[in-house]
Amino acid sequence: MSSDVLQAFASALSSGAISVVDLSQELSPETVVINLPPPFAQSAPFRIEQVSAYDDKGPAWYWNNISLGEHTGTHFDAPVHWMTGRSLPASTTDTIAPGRLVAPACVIDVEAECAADPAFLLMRAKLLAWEAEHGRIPAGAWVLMRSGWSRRTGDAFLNVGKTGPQSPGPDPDCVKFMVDDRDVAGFGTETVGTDAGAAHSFTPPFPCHTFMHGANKFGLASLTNLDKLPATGAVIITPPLKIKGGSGSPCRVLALVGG
Ligand code: 23J
Ligand code: MN
Repeated sequence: MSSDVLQAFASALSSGAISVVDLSQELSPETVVINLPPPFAQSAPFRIEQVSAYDDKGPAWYWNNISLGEHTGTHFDAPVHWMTGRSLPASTTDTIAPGRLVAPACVIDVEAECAADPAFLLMRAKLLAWEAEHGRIPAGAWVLMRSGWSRRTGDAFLNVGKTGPQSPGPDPDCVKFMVDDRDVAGFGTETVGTDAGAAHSFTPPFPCHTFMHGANKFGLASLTNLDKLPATGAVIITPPLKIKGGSGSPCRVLALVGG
């Protein structure tokens, strides 16, 4: 029985009835990393150095050494990343049950709102309006916020103004709704982190990190190509590297989309 299901899946992949969409950004030394104000420590940027390239250092092979912070570029936030999730079971990158890393996605299109207001806050009312059109957000599904932010490059990505970073994200009540009322898998965003740019000033500060991770739920940051997904029906694959005790990791996020 199960092999029939997988056979049908493999056929759908090879016929193109199911396509694979890459939701990941390129990783390079230019990848913009979150910038925390003093006295907080900074995460390291992506670095890459060549080991050999078919030369004296390795005549038939090419390879590089890399180093980077766990939360660099398109990445996965594990529950243990936040203090509220620090004591939860199976909450580090190496211990999360693999079955939790493949899940359906609900895509909330707020591109127009974010174009009009880069500090746009996703509210519970917007999710309820989305549900009126597309159906209830199922338990265990991701909520992905399609803001269009992935089209921004350079300084416009962090978008730091006089009052600090201005970028969209969920308001605290919306996060409570996703966690308590919909039991989502996690929240994903096109911005540098899952919280809004101004979330340091919210009550509580960083509500998406605080409530999602406190409830053993995940985050995805710096996603792209969300405009290539349907509002419902996509399945996303989000395995972090199996870093022992890791708080998160860069992630090649793939979406399976039906034709
Ligand atoms: C540490 C402190 C605040 C934030 C973050 C990390 C992230 O966005 C992250 O990548 O998890 S807002
Ligand atoms: Mn992160």
